[in-house]
Amino acid sequence: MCFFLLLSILLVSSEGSECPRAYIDGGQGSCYFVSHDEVTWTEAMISCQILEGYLVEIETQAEFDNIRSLLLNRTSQASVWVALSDKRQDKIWEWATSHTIYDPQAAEFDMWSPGEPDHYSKDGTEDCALLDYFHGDGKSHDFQLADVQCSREELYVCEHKKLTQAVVVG
Ligand SMILES: [Ca+2]
Ligand SMILES: [Ca+2]
Repeated sequence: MCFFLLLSILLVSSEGSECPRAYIDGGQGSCYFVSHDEVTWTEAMISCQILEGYLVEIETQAEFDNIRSLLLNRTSQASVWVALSDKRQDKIWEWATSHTIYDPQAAEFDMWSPGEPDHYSKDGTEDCALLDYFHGDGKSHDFQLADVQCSREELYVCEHKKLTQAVVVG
């Protein structure tokens, strides 16, 4: 009982909030945390677990739109890791925590930047995906998906389902 009381106090940022401390309300049942540190994809997975969430999984066009506008409204912008990877099976893109496959045709929404995923690399494959804030050569990705090498160090977004009122009451 004491443990659950303590957990409630740690998780709830203020009375009535449905998001844990450090997370912001993303609408539609989810809270998000955008990191300040740049880490590898695997380190991002671990960091989100430490924050009691998981590396963000984007399930719908609405969630994709929400996250993109959240990122575009930040004052400084850079690419962010999401939980999508084809490490387990080449060219089969899977959300790492739920193990759901992302296929743009089946999902009926396409998050990939034009030309991605291209698996481009001199010495290996690109097995991890990020929302790419690329502006160069007259091109802009504005937080559409690109596959890159998992060893790159980037910001990341954690997701946490909104807390229930029962937890808030504690
Ligand atoms: Ca999600
Ligand atoms: Ca790529």
